Amino acid sequence: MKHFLSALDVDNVSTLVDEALALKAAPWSHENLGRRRTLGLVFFNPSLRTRLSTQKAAQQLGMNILSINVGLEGWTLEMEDGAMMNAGKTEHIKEAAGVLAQYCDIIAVRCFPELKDRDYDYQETVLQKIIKYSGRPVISLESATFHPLQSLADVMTIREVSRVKKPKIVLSWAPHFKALPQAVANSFAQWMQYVDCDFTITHPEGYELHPEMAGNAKIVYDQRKAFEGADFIYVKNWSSYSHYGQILSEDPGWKITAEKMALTATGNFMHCLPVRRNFKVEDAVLDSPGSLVLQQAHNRVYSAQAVLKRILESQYG
Ligand code: AN0
Ligand code: CP
Repeated sequence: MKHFLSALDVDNVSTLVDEALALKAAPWSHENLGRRRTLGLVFFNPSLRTRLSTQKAAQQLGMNILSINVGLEGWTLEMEDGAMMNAGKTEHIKEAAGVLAQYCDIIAVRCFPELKDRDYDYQETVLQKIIKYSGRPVISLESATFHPLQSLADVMTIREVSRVKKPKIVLSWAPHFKALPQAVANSFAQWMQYVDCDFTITHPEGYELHPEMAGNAKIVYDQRKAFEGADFIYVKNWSSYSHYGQILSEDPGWKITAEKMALTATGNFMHCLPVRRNFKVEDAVLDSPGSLVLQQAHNRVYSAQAVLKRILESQYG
């Protein structure tokens, strides 16, 4: 594995999950693998879990870590090749990525979409330029279209908790008043294509994901019907893909309530966090024994560690 941008970079999802669970059982088993190697953590956007879990994962492999929030602390970056830089932007991504490569063996990047130009976002313009101009292995810490470290941790969590061989898993849209990326939903749906499960997506009309991400998922517009008999409810808000970046509904009828969770087989509730309590999900759900949100956050350490281990072994072994 050179880069980790989505499930397409993984030859066998199940084996990677095994590896991540093995690291969870023995976090220091490869503590010298990354010795004298440097991981660069580059954030264009805020983070709690991704920043700290990836840092902890790298430490457990013996790596050094450099991190910067370029969105807050860095120079403003020009992305366009051939641009005449006589206005706002201070530095071109060509130099910035080239400089990062001087200091880092692996570069991990968080770059959310702008949600203005769908082609610009879905071509992963920022991530691809960093790959091209750094020449280093690149890990996505949530890009415009995917959040693969989150999805790997989510698949681990499902593996740990599921009591049935082929669980019924439901990805449910929930309301939000701010336009959010499709990345977490896209990514979860994509990874579900590699898991033996019965997978349903429920959302209001107009929130259909990119067809490649949705794959063969069942689309159900009646949320309560979708919840019936489910083993896992995975909740996320996203803005529209077809009416790109727009909020088409804030219908509070889509909020996740204890009454809806009672329709499921298990009460298992998942969310990547951060989550707005009582707007999107009731306290009673987040505080219930079925809430898996902290287990998901815990597993972020080992999803990152498994990916860093794979890249270190294949690129620097
Ligand atoms: C981000 C998103 O929806 O993609 C990050 C989630 C991990 N969430 C917010 O901006 C609230
Ligand atoms: N789930 C997740 O990626 O959280 P952060 O945005 O805090 O990193």
